[in-house]
Amino acid sequence: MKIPVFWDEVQLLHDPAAELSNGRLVAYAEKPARARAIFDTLAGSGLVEIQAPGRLDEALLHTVHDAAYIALLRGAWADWLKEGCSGDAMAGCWPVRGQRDVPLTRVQARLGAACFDAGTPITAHTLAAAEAAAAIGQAAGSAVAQGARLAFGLCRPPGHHAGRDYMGGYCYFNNAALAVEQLLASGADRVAVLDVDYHQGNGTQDIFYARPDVFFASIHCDPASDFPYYWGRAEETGSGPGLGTTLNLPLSRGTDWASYEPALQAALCAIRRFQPRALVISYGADTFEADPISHFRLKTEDYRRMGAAIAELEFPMAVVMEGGYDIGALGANVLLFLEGLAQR
Ligand code: Q9C
Ligand code: ZN
Repeated sequence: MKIPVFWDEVQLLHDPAAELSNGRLVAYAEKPARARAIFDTLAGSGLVEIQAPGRLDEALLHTVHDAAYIALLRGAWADWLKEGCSGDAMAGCWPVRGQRDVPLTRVQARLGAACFDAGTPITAHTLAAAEAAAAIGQAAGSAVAQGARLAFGLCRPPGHHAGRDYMGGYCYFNNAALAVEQLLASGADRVAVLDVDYHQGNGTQDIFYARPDVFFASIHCDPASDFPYYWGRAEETGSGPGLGTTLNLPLSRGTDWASYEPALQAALCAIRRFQPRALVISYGADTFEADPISHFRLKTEDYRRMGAAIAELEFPMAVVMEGGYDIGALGANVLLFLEGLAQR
């Protein structure tokens, strides 16, 4: 059985010029070539069947994201041009925590209030790419809801840093959350998310923080040293009816497979206890030893081990693509993970 892979080449058109990194404007790391490399490797593998996603469901998108936030993203590029700005649309001014809510008119100000870093520039094609990625998240969830044991959403831009009404960390819409909501809408009563990207999945955590029906587990680099800094401590465990349904497993820089594997087993154990109907995996290959913006030391063969360990869970799985920036190894790091997951 071939693994369904959802893909839309519109995603390649999103190509921001630059991001802020350690005090400098540098070339944007979340490049179109990432998705192209993954697509080429998977398409040439014989393991997958490439499929177009269905139409993005407006109601589902509004289940995950705030209406005003969706409208902001949809209008941002036109507003930016109308206000006479050039370059990619991005904020250069941000409100601080606890500030009084004030009405904002300039798109520059509205963007500032809806993001937590300078990692989400908006170009002429960003919205189309982000909507395609969201549709792909939805399609991966839908395939699993319809009986697939494993499906892969080749999403770009990624999604796990995007919350209900904010963007950040290269993410605009939360593709994994769309997969979750699609599964819940199709009758699953409990869904778990396992986020193995190097960076903590703050957006997914926030979206489901008070929810008893969605378990969120994230294994990531300690936010004391790494992005997204303001989320991802072990003490963050959920709130209200969702207390106990969030699990953060921060690891230190330099983590290799020997120190990663026990955290993975702890996450799998907690997910098993939750007894979900399905699992959504936010897969990032930025835990790779040569990743240009990250500091773990996993090797290409470790991704097959990771996939095989997760495959021990009996639940059907929808994988959505998050980060991973070493373009040379990215295709293999995705393919081996899917091979590991499929060997059951
Ligand atoms: N010097 C994802 O992997 N910038 N997002 C870090 C690096 C943000 C990563 C600065 C990294 C965001 C989906
Ligand atoms: Zn990441």
